[in-house]
Amino acid sequence: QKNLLILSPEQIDLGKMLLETGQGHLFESWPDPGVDDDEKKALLAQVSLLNSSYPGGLASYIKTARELLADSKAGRNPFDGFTPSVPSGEVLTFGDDNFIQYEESGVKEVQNAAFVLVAGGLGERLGYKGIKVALPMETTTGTCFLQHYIESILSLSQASHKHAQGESQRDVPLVIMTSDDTHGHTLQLLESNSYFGMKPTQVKLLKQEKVACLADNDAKLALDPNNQYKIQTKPHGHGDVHSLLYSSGLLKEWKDAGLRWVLFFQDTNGLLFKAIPAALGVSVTKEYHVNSLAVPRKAKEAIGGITKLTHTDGREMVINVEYNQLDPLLRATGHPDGDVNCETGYSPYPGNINQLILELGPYIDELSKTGGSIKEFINPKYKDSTKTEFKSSTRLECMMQDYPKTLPPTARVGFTVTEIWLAYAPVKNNPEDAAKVPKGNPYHSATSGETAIYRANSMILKKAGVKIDDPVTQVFNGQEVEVWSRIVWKPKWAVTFSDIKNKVKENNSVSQKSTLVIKGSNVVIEDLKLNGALIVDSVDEAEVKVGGSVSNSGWMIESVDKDHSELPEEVRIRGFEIKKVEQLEKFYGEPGNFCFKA
Ligand code: UGB
Repeated sequence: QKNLLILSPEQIDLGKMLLETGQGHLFESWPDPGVDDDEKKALLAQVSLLNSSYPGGLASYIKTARELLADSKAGRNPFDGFTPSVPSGEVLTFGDDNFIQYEESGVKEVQNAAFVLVAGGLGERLGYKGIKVALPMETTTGTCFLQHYIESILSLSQASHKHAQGESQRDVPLVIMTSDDTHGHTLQLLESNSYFGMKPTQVKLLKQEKVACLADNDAKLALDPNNQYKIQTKPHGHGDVHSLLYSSGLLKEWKDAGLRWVLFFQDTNGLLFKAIPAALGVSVTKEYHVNSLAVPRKAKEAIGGITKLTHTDGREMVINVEYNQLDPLLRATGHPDGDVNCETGYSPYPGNINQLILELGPYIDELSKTGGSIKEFINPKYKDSTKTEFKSSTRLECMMQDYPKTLPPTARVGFTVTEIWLAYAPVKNNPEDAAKVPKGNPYHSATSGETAIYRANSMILKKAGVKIDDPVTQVFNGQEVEVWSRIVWKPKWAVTFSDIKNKVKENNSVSQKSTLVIKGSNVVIEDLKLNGALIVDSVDEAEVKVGGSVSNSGWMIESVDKDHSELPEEVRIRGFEIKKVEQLEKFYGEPGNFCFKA
């Protein structure tokens, strides 16, 4: 302790706390005062950051870690006393009257919503070097995920404003949770693209800090093997978003401004915004405090399952159970086959896609009690069955979807299931792992992520009456996918099915080899026969009607070798590129009414 005398009072307090919590080993091999003083201070500065960025501070982190490590060593099941059963939720079918009604009530509420994107993950499973939100969502237009998300929020808020006649339009807030791994690149992506049309003040970046690693069952903080003045750290998980939002003061700011909803979403799901209006409509109509969006899930698929858990003491909750826990839980509670598909061909437990809609008032009430801390878990990898030593250091983790775990039984927690093709096509797996996914299960790769966009857009237009050719099956990067016509539109063209129906009139057809890109907001298609590539763009003040027979060589989807080192990584990870041979491009740059008949 004598070494600490050279330090400030705050640093001394932190040192004391560390000694009291059994972390004396951090200082054991410190040389005498005067030697390595700057390094010693750097360690205490790191301790100070670890302490301030964790709700309840480091002492609380160490206490929880000890408890969870003891549970893990004893093999205690976190679901002890709970019986799982299939919960019931709202099931949506795209395009039916119910869906359209929910979309309408959802859109109205968007101007009372704030959006939160969790984008602190590096995407180790994908193995992509850059940040995932910068990846093209589809390569027909090259729009990246972040651009699509921002444009969707802007267009939804515009549509919402139209409903709320007379009220002044609010800038719908967007928060992006970043981490040291993603912060700089995310900021740079926004700044170099003028925030994709949002006001810079509308977007707030909140950076999550990593948490301390633990070296043993006693929760001794792990020192970096190459630097005795540095504690090893690792990500704490997306659950950090709740404490960050709470401590930032934004929740209160939003409440004071009259907002009512907070919508959370993940970094690479290009379909999500097609389901958001209806899902928000469900929250509004059912007055859900928590609504999580789900899709049918194949048994053992690597996404969590929404499950109803009933405890022997009467407690009940509807919560996500991670995929690696669902199967053992079912087996331990009288389902000898574990997680298996039922007669629908899917697991009876809907798949969690981590799109959560929380009602702001009850959310603030809850966080005022918890400070935003979320029930954590630990996953140590032991050296052997004595469970006394770890293979490598471990840490506490938390997930944003575990938020409802601390809620009182009176909380209205629900979920909304919608079709996979409409709502869920994340880009998480690298080509090698995706190619190994059992046949029939989703690949969750860049290949499937992009082809899913074309499928969804084709299916939506088909539902609106457009004759769309059937897809062809092709294999890219070892994955068999359906290739539909490459149809893409900007969110400002349509954010709901009603928008589509208003802009898609009679007698349209699109062949399988075709590409249709609609960029302008007031473009109507009628009597269009497309067999090639057509791109229509216009200023917002132009009303454009497009039709006639358009035929050209078009844009081809061509397979590429994923190991071709000269191709950009964004192309290699999808295994194909768009070869632009011939297209008809129409641009209307002046206000007015225009009619184009090919
Ligand atoms: N993320 C962060 O912002 N910070 C972190 O520390 C970690 C991640 P992954 P995961 O939708 O398929 C989740 O790694 O956690 C962001 C659900 O738990 O892609 O393995 C990250 O940037 C699971 O139930 O997913 O699995 C990304 O945006 C299931 O729903 C997001 O958090 C699964 O997602 C998710 O991170 C799924």
